[in-house]
Amino acid sequence: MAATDKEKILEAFRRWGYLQADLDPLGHLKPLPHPELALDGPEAERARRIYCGKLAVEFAHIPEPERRRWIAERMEAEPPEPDRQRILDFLLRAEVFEQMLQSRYPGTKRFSIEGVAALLPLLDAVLSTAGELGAEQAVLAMSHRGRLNVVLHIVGRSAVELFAGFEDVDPRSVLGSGDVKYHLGATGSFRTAQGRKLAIHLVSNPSHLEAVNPVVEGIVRAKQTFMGDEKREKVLPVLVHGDAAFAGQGVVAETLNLSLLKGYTTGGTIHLVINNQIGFTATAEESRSSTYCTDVARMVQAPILHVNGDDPEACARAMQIALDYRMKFKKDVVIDLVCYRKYGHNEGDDPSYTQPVMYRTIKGKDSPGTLYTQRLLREGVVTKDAVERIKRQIQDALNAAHEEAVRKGEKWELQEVTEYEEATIPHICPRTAADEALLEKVIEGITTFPEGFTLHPKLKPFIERRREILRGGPVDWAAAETLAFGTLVLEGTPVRLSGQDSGRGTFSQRHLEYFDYNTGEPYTPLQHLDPRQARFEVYDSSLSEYAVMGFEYGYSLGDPLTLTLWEAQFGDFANGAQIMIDQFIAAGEAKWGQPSGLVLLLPHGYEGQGPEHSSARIERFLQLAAENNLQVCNATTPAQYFHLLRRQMYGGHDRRGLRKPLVLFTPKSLLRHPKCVSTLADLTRGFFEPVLSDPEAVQPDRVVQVLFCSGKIYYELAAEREKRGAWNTAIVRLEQLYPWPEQEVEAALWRYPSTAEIVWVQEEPRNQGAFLYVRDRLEPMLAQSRRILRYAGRPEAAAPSTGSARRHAQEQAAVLEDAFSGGSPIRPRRYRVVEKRRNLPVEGARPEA
Ligand SMILES: Cc1ncc(C[n+]2csc(CCOP(=O)(O)OP(=O)(O)O)c2C)c(N)n1
Repeated sequence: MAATDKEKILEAFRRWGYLQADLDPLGHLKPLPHPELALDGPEAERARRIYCGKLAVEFAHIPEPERRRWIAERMEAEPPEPDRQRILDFLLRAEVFEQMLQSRYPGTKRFSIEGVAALLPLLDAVLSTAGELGAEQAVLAMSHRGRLNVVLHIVGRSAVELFAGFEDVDPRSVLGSGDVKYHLGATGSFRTAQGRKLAIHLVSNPSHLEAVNPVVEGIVRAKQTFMGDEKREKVLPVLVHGDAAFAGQGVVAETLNLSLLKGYTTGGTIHLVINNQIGFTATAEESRSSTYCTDVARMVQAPILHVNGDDPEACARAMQIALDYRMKFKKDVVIDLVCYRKYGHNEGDDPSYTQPVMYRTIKGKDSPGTLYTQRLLREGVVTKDAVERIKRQIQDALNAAHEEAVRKGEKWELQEVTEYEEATIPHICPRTAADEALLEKVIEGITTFPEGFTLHPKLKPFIERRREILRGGPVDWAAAETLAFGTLVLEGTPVRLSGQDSGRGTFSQRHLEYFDYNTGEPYTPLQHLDPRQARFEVYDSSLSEYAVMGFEYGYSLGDPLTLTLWEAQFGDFANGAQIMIDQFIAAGEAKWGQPSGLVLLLPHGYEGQGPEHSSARIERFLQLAAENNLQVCNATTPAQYFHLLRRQMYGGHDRRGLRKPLVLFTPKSLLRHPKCVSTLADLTRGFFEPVLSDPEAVQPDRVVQVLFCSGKIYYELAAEREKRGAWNTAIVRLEQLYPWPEQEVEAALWRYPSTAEIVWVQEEPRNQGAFLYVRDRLEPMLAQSRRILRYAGRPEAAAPSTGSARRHAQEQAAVLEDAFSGGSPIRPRRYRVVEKRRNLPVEGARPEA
């Protein structure tokens, strides 16, 4: 046969062989016919053995010939000799542990590994190979299935600790509110086949499948950056997925899309899909439109290795190829581990209601451990006695651990803790004022460009205004922000900001990156302030909220000493990442003891731009706020913003030193409001003030009305007061909503007569914004003086705002009118369009809500 014919046959199998591979331990998946594979003869048989066995690879979609050639060479080479003893040991450990849990804790959920015991040899293969290639750490994520086994045998936590979880005497569950044992994270170390130690971090995750993926990527990126791991070989991300979740959850695609982006890459992730061919009760046909559960990974041209979970040697080989590929090409790679689930979704579930046929097959099957033992007995690699001895040793060690856990449990009791004082975040942090010389250095740096750099002509006045600051000119919002970043990096604190269009800023206000007008070359002045400065990074992110916010949250965990900020294009869009906010940012510390100092920048404010560009949903964050889990702020001056950003690094933590996320509503129109400015002197002294009492112009003892508000409406109220000459009205701004600044609010109330009317004014509808939250806290403070809180703002509404700019203006005027002269709308106002003079409804126009 001519060489070209041989090559043609091989090429057909390289391209399509996976369609006919022997992948399903249950034997239900049938080979898919393909005309190009209808070949026979010795060459075809050889190619079939390579590409249609228990290990198959899908890689023809990779465009680069070099990558395809590399994979083909690996597949076509003789497989390396597997470490059979080690594989057997892992399988037996996995199964004995599960059987023990089953007998000691029947009916308790454990999401058993049985049916997919090959997971352990697979993880061993990736970690051992990674260790050999110089990796020092792996950051792992997985859902519930097999997790306890992984914690014990891969993360290296003690069996005593795991049994303590089952006895519900794990001390960790007593701190904070805790979480169920199969969601908790763990850190430990893994001993590789060569005896090296690899640090392992199994990241805590919520029930929300796949949500942890971008968090892992962020943690890894932070660690790589911190360790100076430029080749991205020291810290390895490993994501373990479920088949239904991998195909169904959009965050999988969002995270894959980050994998090659400059600001987000981690040098390739190992994706291991536990394809047990079922999702709770749903079949593959019900779960996905694609043939394979892994098809989504083709979007980044990742190779996909499909492997039969009953063949642990093929599994280990698949993983070695995958890891080598990741290390060589620094790109994502996927392993589709085809297996089955021995029990129902959890051990108490009867799967035969919905999958009677599948579960009859499963019932009659020997486990992967049993099958492999039989194979090694047949091949004479082990003896029956030796296997029994290993099993007994595993069993004895587990029994001893179990007894110890029970003994320990008897010593624990729950005592109610009434004081949680140490979790309180101090409001005031005097360290945020910056040195004048440092500020000058930043201004110098951000207004100076390299030789030959041509600035965009429209930006010249912008730079000029910044230079003016040195001569007493105003500091606007974006300048204050740049100065906060600049001073932080000069003081040694790295800064990382990411979000859609964050470099320029959605509102063209920021310009942290400049592009040469002639060449398009970028220049980021904050990276060139001083040779010894800390790192400054700003990235325009992919158009994702869920994954990118998750990534930055992960970054804040991986490197707590970097000021990490995620910015929404408009605050509303943050709800695309609601899972990140609810499950991680708000509750991560309470559930998992996992502190984060992430800053969320959420543009907010009613400016007539419509329902989707007005509200960052202040009410949602306030509803999530409890037990000092967050800081929720709505600053109104550039100086306040400056101090707040710096406070996040110098004081944004509780008395134990644990950082707290900062949710910051940021302005839009105030970015260019002539009154929303500060001076350089405001940055060299003072600190962030949670409550801003009225400027001195108002004589406190003559005040008859105090308007409490938060955010941009302050400027409108101040202008309205001036217009009306209502100088007996004071306006107090709540710059920090949570933690509630009780003392500062109290002090503000004391400034004015106890007969003054107290009003809460907001531009958000009554059921939104801060009103209900503030009322809960302010009214008890007013009770002493027998006052109630009056509300002035928009009435309740289903959508955050109107879509009509005209109606917006009308409503905004009504809010101001209500504030000063006593209205208090509760019901939604309804409008209809009428002919101007005759008051006749316009035909076809429907009443608007
Ligand atoms: C986002 C989300 N939706 C729904 C659920 C409820 N749920 C828990 S497990 C499961 C099935 C998951 O199937 P698969 O990804 O195949 O993993 P398996 O449980 O089979 O290992 C579902 C729907 C969940 N945990 N997360």
